[in-house]
Amino acid sequence: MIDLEKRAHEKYGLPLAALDDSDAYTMLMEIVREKAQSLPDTEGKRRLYYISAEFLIGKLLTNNLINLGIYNEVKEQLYHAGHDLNKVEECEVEPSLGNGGLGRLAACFLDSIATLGLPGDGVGLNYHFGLFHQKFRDNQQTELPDEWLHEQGWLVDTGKSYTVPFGGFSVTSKLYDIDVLGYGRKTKNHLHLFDLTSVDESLVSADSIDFDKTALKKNLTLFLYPDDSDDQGRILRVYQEYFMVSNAAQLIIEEALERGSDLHDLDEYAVVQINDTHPTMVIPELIRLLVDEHGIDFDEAVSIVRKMVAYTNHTILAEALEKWPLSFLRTVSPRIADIIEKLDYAEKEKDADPAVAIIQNDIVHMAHIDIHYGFSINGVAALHTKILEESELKPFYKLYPEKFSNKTNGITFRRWIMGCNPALTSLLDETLGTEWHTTGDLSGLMEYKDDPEMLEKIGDAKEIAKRSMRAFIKQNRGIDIPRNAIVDVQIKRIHEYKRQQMLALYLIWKYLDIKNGNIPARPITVIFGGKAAPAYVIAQDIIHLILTLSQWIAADPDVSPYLQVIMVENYNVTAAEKLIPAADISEQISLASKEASGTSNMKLMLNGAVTLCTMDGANVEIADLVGPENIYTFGASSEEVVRLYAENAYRPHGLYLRPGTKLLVDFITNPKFMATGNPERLKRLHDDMANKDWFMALLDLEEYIQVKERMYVDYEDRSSWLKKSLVNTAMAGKFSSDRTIKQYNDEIWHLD
Ligand code: 26Q
Repeated sequence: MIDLEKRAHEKYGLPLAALDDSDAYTMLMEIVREKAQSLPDTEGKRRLYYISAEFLIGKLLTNNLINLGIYNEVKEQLYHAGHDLNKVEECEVEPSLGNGGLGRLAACFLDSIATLGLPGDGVGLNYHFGLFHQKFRDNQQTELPDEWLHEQGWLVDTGKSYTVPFGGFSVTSKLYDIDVLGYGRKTKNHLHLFDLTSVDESLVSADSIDFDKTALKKNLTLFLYPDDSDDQGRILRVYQEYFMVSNAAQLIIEEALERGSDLHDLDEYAVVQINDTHPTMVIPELIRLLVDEHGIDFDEAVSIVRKMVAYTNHTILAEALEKWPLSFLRTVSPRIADIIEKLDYAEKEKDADPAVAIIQNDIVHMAHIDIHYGFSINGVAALHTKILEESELKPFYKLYPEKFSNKTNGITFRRWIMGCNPALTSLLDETLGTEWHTTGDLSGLMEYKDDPEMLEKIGDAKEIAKRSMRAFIKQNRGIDIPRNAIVDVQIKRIHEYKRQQMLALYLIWKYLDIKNGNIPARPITVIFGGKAAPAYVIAQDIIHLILTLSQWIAADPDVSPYLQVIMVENYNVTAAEKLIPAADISEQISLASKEASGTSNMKLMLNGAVTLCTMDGANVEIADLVGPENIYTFGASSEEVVRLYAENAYRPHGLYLRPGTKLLVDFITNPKFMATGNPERLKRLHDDMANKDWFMALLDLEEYIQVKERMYVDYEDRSSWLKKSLVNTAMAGKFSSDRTIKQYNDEIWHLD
């Protein structure tokens, strides 16, 4: 069907074999774009709009080829002409439109929505320089603009444009789309990305993410999460959010009118999923448009919107729950501030409990708008939803028990195994057929859990993945990984609650243990990947500790043959696709109750890594599925942690003073070690761990070390380890985002 040879002649006047990778990439991208353009839109009366500040979509060539069903064909034709599709795809620059789990979840959801044939689009912003590009200098993170936008990208100029009215001025938007293809589907959806006609990239220089935060007409779509350590930065975020949702609301209304709505029935034509609170202002904005632009009575507008919006909560961390001074909102849009005050007033009339008020002391609690004025609120894993209902949002749960539900997160199997792990995918296809591509059901593999031949094949697939991971690490960090190393990974945003610092303390323990002559059975390679928010000092300190440790251990010939610490630079979706298939151990070590769900836990499990975890987020569900012999758990329970916080009863200093622990923590400030790093950072981190340790790393440390050691020993029993690996893959079906999206649709969206 596809004739790449012919196409190469038409486009370049050359045989396919004569193209370089970059030309081959451009040609393939054009083919995919044309095919996508020719597909009709998924239709249906009611359409979903998934509004999100982030869409961490990753490279799209392989994913789109898979979803179009032409991956193998293209790969073979390239191969016969001497090209390697993987090399060709390396020419693609990964879009920088997200930061972490919430953004990647949105991307997985778009894939599943399209695959299920549901009419639903993403709506977000087209950040020109993304989050930031992470570079390491002097063992510290530096942040550079991530220049991902190129002539030959996936963006399609729609020609659509809206006016967004801010207090005192207005701006004009410009809508780009990225086509979203479903696996084996003949229709397409969209990722709508709004940009600003007046955006000015010259506000940003190549070597820094600083820019003039006051030049609003020029800067709104420059960066995702611009620095918010001052009021200027914070108010800029509110401008961005309003820009995003005003465009979204105008698009929603325009499309509903086109499909025949008279707007009194808008809720029959559109449903909005609010991904965390960043898009919350879509509620007052829809009300504003219905009332001011379309002549609908205020109360009626409120009741229409109430039936249209659903909210997903992704965190219980107080600092991540958005609260904005009403004065900020008034500066950004006086009308929106007025509407929020009206909504707040109406709620206060109904319920006098100050805990559920939208405005408290002139501060607007964004999540409270969503809960009062949306019809649905969901958590992202069973434990998380339970904590929302029973503690964090308890007064709301009492008011509206019927609005609450759980939707355990999921991941798209098209990217997180079929795309990234060809060896394991082929093995599963040979063994089970290909139904699992869409059903997610891998449980048939359980039949083979005692079959030595199958276990060896699972081991072989891991070896293949490790080879490609080693090449990636060599390219990314210039480091060679021993062929027989056990690969232990922690890949996620750097945050104290995720406790990368606890793994760092383990590494110090292991370093000292090897120094004492206890040589491990095989080399251990621990790989970290993740970015820290630029203004998050302790997270930056943790990166510094990891990089300094990495260098320290590598420089010690007594230890370096047995222990290796690597931190990937600029961890992103592309890096994840290399690391995840190769991992033996999945580190999911957040303080229980703090990780809403996690999704790298699911990706790693699917690819046969064995989980080392606390009973937090979706780890609880993984443990349930695989059983105790196929997972390693440790640490305080979420109930215990919640109690310690409630009673203010955690005392880290006493734990620090235990000789075994003190030795490890004090290693960080040992003068020789400090001399190789930045003493200010190391001292600050040391003191924080010894005195504050807000996320209780010292509480779980001893048990963590024990369990981790047991895990390394168990790895040496090859067949029993491979069996664990097999069981993890076999039981991962629950975590297909197709399952998650079916639940959203059946229980919240009700699309046709
Ligand atoms: C907060 C205040 C002001 C501005 C921005 C923010 C902000 C920015 C980003 C708050 C939260 C985020 C990102 C949150 C996130 O990625 N959460 C993760 O969501 C995943 C998908 O549900 C879960 O699996 C993870 O457990 C959760 O941490």
